[in-house]
Amino acid sequence: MVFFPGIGKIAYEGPESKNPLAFKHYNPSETVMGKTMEEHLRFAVAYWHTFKGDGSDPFGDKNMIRPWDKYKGMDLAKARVEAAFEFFEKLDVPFFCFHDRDIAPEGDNLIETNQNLDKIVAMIKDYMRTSKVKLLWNTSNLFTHPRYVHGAATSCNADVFAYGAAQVKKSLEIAVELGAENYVFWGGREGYETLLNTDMKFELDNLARFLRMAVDYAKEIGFKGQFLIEPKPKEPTKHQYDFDAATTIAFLQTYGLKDYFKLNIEANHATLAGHTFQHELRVASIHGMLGSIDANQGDLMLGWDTDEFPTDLYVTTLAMYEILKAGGFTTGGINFDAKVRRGSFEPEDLFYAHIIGMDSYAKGLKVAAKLIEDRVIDEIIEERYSSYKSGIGLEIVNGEANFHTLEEYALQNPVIMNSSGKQERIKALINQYLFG
Ligand code: XLS
Ligand code: CA
Ligand code: CA
Repeated sequence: MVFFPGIGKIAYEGPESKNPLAFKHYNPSETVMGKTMEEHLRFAVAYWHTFKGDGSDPFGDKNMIRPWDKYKGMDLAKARVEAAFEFFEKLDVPFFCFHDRDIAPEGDNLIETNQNLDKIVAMIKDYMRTSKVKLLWNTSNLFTHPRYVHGAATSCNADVFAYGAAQVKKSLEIAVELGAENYVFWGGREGYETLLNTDMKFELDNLARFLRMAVDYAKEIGFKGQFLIEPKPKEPTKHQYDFDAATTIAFLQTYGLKDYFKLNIEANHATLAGHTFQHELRVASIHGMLGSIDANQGDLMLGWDTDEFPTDLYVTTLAMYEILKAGGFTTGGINFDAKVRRGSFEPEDLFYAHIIGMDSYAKGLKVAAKLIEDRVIDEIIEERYSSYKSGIGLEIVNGEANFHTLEEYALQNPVIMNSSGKQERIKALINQYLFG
């Protein structure tokens, strides 16, 4: 069955095109800094929002028009796979991502649930044989089912810890089976509401135990992909343990797990944490832990995770700047963890949404590459810290200074001159590159 009739392959038509079903900036084969756009950006479609999102919110029932919704149970799961591969091909994306429960429904028990998964995974594998689409990452949904009410790895109930482990074990086997390039841990309900009933230290110890077991099992079954942790400060719990990049890195370091993980940074989670996306990317990058990104955007007037498609060129440019400066993606990519608005309920809206997201990142890539090639920001930073290139600054950096020599220097140097940070001048420069 054709799920998106009337829509052909989305092609690059250039910035002047008036065709809403064409790329204006994303030109997969165009070379930027020695790699094609397709190789740089490594776009992925998120199965959950695009093929399972139904538009419901706390005030309204589901309203999305989705041609596959006429099916039920396993037939629905199969129809979604067909729709998904039709969508991937038409959009010409190289990757997709899913949670275990996105692709197949739970059965009456774990055995049945895993059998359901096996059937769908076999079907996906078949599609992957004839398509160029690959699995960027998969993950386990350890948050929707009521058993995870108190978390999974950080649940107060050991039976839940065990169930979560069994679920991740199966997901890692699927990762091997489908050749996933990464495996993501997002701590769905790994957090707490109140310390009045929570042993925080014990829960963090358990989270580390859980991750250690995952590392061991991945090694045992020969999973070669990269493990990623996705920070988020709140929602669904009030205090999520993987609050932001810095908190997650400190946790991994404390438990001796740092070498086995990188981070999957989501734009909307960054802003929920009170950071810019660029800040989170930089923190990950300076620790050598920038793995992959979930591309979306929040609404600063709303306090929750709105998961909108990314359209803000300033943000995509600075994100691509961080990614290029970090050496580009290796196993990671740009996953559209984003959903169309409730008012955008027609199937075609899924295409418009991905097209603006892909174009926004493609434009961001081109501008970021120019900023790097012209050394615009590099020169500003070099100049700003130039006092450390010679004299007392160089002595500080080389470890030749101490409080005695610094006091002596300060006593002989009573007049300190500072220079302007020129933020507005720099932003004007970036605007010139964006609009130029
Ligand atoms: C939820 C998260 C989730 C992860 C994967 O806020 O973004 O979708 O990306 O479990
Ligand atoms: Ca995400
Ligand atoms: Ca999110």
